[in-house]
Amino acid sequence: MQIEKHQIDEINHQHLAKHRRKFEFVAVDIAKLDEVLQKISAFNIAIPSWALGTGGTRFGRFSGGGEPRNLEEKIEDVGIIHALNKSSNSISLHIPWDIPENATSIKAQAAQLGLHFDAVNSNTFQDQPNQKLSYKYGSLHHVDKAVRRQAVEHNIEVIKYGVQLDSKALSVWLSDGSNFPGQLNFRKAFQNTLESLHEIYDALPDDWKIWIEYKPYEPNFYSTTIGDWGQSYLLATKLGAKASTLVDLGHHLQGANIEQIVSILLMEGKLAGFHFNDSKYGDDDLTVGSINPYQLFLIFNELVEGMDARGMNHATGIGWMIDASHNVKDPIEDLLQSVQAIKIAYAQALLVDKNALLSAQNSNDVTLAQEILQTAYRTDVRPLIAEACLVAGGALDPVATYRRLNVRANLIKERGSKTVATGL
Ligand code: RM4
Ligand code: MN
Ligand code: MN
Repeated sequence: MQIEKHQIDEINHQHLAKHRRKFEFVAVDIAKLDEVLQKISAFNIAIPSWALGTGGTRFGRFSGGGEPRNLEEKIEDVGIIHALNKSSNSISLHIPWDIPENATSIKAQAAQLGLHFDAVNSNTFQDQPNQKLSYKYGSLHHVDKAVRRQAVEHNIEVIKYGVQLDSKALSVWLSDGSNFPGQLNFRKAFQNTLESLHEIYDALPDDWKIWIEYKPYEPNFYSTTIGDWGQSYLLATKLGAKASTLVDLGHHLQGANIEQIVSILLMEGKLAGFHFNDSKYGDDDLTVGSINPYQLFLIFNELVEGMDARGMNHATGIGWMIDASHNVKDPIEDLLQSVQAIKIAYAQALLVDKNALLSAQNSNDVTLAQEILQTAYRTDVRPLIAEACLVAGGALDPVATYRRLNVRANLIKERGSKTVATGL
């Protein structure tokens, strides 16, 4: 199904007077209002193909109704999200969960919905049917050169799929690691990984990038071969200019200062982009901003400051992506909430009075520095987001509009109540 613009307009119309009141109340105090609105509307966040079905845990999966049954239907769902929020104009594919069999028609379908393809993701953390060698003991770091070779070839194949879709980046996440002390020689595992990544790097087209993701644990519980940003940064530096570090917010040990990590990577030109999500304990799949929106704001504060210092375009300078998957929520609603949370944090960061903050920092006025940050954070920027979305032709309130239009009920009618999406 596809949402028609007039359906959104009609619902917007009913809420317009209230929106105007709220918008004017906040807008009056914002310096450079037009610039802020323009930046918010230019900002897009890619949707992962694997988040459109209901996720599960190792204990079970409770499928939701009307889930997409194939790639075409996943693209259709991203089209629905984008029609509502005007900020999700791309989709990131995980291969082989989503293989674009016919790139030309997939691209045409996406383009018709105003979408394009973001980074492609390889998968050497699962064995596929008919796969010759197993990834049970890892892939790019494997002690056996033949397994490494197979994993390298898979990554090269993923690049080829990406080229057909006009993607410009390969994102690599490895589950390689060890479960028990003594299982692995860390140095050799790192060297093997580097050598394998070099072979993949050499296969990248000129205008492509490789993004290296890190994760401290899971599925391995003793060591992960690319376990933190230092190891990813080291690999990216040794590989060359096309390689950089991908930060997945849920891939940090509790209490890690992610905003500081981000700031340093950005300073070094090695911040590839983000996988946004949230977590309370060890999860990496909760809705963005659902647990710690202040941390998200602090991250965006560093991003805006750091991107401005390097003269980067906020919308295109970094890869923005969601990486989450849910067990209990309607995936489309969850993604709409996540995108909204990201835009809120971004807009708040745009409101930080940078000159005042800089002078507070330079005079060691700690109290004032905190006041400045928290003034921006405590501003209700939702009317700004709504305004930018309205002007772009989207919904004032994407989740409420999705519900008013009974989208899920329509999808269930079309696709059935017990569908099983590919992926997690
Ligand atoms: C991993 C990592 C990767 C994602 C897989 C499904 O934890 O975040 O980015 O592709 O999950
Ligand atoms: Mn991720
Ligand atoms: Mn993850």
